[in-house]
Amino acid sequence: MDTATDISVELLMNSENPEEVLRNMQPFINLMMYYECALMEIETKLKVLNTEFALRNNRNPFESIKCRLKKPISIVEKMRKKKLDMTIDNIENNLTDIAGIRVICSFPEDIYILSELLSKQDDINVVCVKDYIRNPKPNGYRSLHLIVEVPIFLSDEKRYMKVEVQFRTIAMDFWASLDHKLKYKKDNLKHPEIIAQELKKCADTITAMDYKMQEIRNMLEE
Ligand code: 0O2
Repeated sequence: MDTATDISVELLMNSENPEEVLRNMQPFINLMMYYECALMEIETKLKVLNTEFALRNNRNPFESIKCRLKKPISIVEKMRKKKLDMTIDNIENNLTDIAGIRVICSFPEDIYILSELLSKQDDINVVCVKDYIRNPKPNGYRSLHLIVEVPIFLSDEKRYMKVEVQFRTIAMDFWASLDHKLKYKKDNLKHPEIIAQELKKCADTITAMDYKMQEIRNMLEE
């Protein structure tokens, strides 16, 4: 994971006035540390649910979990896109995806079980839910996105931090990673629209497969 500390080291090494750089960077470094702690909290909550679920039901609801902190350059780009001043308050109040967790499940059903269990924990505030599984994007993108607030307990304060949790199946994740490449390579492609059409077809096939596999799993468990 990229931490704010990594950036400051690079900046310090290239600066003629490292003390000043450090002073200016400190609030941002603190903010990133808070997000890092929030990621740890949510990751632990999900791992606890996974462990308990595995013991009770003899299977894991998720296959893997990936945490990431948004890179400082991406934060700057997003703030510019939103035409906002680069203040700590503005970053915290306007960006909801600085701390991101991707939870990869085998079956769509497990996505809803896990997200429900996480959402109903009494220290979690669900800020927003975007269900691109029940309502896929026109390009075929499917995932369940939750923005949640989780408290982090520091030495002298308790702070609620926002974390974006994306739930997907393995197949949805496979699809999204190829689609992500399309987003970045679009301008250099001869026929991006043909690739987009093909990807949409794949999304439909993958959806059918996800539900068929789930049906088989349920039959096996009967
Ligand atoms: P990255 O590089 O993955 O972080 P917001 O973030 O709220 O300002 P938006 O678009 O309303 O913007 O949020 P939304 O729809 O919840 O999407 C947020 C993230 O979901 C994206 O982050 C992607 O990670 C993922 N996502 C959304 N739509 C698509 C899609 O069509 N294809 C793929 N592959 N991923 C998607 P970022 O910041 O755009 O990108």
